[in-house]
Amino acid sequence: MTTISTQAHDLLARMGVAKSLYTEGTLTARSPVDGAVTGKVVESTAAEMQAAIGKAHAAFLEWRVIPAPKRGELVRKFGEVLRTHKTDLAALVSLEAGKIASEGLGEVQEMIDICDFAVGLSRQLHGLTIASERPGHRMMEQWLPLGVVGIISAFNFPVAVWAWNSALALVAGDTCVWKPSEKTPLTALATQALFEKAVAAYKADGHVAPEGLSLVLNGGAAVGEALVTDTRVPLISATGSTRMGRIVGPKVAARFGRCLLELGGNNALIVSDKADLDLAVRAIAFGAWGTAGQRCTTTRRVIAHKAVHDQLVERLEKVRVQLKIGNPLADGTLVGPLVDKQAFDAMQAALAQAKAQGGTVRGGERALAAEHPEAFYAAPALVTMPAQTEVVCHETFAPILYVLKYEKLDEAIALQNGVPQGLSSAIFTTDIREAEAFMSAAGSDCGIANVNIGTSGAEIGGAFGGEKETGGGRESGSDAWRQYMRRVTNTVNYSNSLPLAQGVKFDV
Ligand code: UN1
Repeated sequence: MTTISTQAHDLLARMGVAKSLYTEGTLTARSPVDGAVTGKVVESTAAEMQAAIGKAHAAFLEWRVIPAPKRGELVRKFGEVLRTHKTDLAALVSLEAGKIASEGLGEVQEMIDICDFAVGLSRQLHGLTIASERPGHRMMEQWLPLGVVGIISAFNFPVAVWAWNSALALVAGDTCVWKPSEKTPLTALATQALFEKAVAAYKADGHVAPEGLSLVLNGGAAVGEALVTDTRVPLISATGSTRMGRIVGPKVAARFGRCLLELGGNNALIVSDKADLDLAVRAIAFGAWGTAGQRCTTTRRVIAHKAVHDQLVERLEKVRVQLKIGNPLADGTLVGPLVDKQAFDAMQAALAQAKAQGGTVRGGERALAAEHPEAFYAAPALVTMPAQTEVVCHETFAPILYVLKYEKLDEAIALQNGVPQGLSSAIFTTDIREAEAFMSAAGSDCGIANVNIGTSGAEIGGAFGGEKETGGGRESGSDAWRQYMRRVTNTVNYSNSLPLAQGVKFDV
């Protein structure tokens, strides 16, 4: 049987990654599937990060004057390369992040989709014309390239979230420097190799592409720090924990840089007494336990109407015990491993706290320990809670679902909003009044508020992100592209006089 490491190396070779990059370094890469070492990845130093920023900045000076639709052509080529290598990259995502096969494929599909979206945008980076109060004057707004974009990504979406940022940044005329999660360096190397294939194909067609359009530097906190503090990087887009955001945000603010933060979620799904329970059960099962609960959009709380609560819990429990846990690439697996021991320990600690705070815990124990002593599989957990206690307000990145009870919709919405995070939310109801109330100004306070759709698995076409401790950033679709550009207001006088605004007189 081929080992995980051999499988990973075959995939890396197919995608064109030089072997020395993952065999001759000091950063140990491991697969959560069996805990085995998959590589020794070359790590960068802070000085190398500074040099990379310099290179990306030099590339920016050239890239910003290339017409946006021509920049779009590079992103189109990248989308093509991703289509060709979709199964390779998806399998590597499964091996390195532990996602089941269809979710690995889904992640690469998100990359392809954002490339298509960005190609269209490359002809739509439009501003406004604005009525001037002065005769013979015209005002307008332009969106111009911003500079080097620093991208910090998390292990759970090791490549798609980078693509959301880089595809938009590249069509916007920016260049990118990427610091991936230390837990997923191999997928980052593969993505870089695929990007370089796209650049080579673009150049082969006669287009100009400066060196250093997009660079990746694996490494630890010092490398991240060098990226975050560098004034040549006007935008830092960081995805990860609220703890990370608390460190990154103030550092970027201190140098008046811009931050796009996509941090923790603690997403709730309200199940009304007027819900279609079949739909709700399916949505909750995927949202809470799919991806082994390791999405920032994972459904962590269900707030169920008292009339359906017990029935819902019973149905969820039936589904829960049937979920197949195991090797994410094996047929039929629905729940893969947790990323590492730390994640498993955090899950156990949260379950112990839930019990201490009056909860009834079903599941949550370690699974497949005999077969994989170095890997951390866990049975999904279903926890009924008497109230929204402290542990429920905390994001534990694991397949734990807390279930709470409500009587009146206002109470459910208050519970839904009563946590520090504000990423995704949903209501299951067939009552239009309830649905509209949930989406209204007095409803969910999250960046995403869905009706009869779960909290996770958002499409790339919408703006993605959330409020409060989630960090306030919006990535991906809608007008998120504007954050990767700088807004310039131009006033043009085509008259023969020079009237001042606000009627001011200054006769000389
Ligand atoms: C994340 O977990 O960081 O909506 C991103 C979703 C995915 C993206 C999740 N499209 O679940």
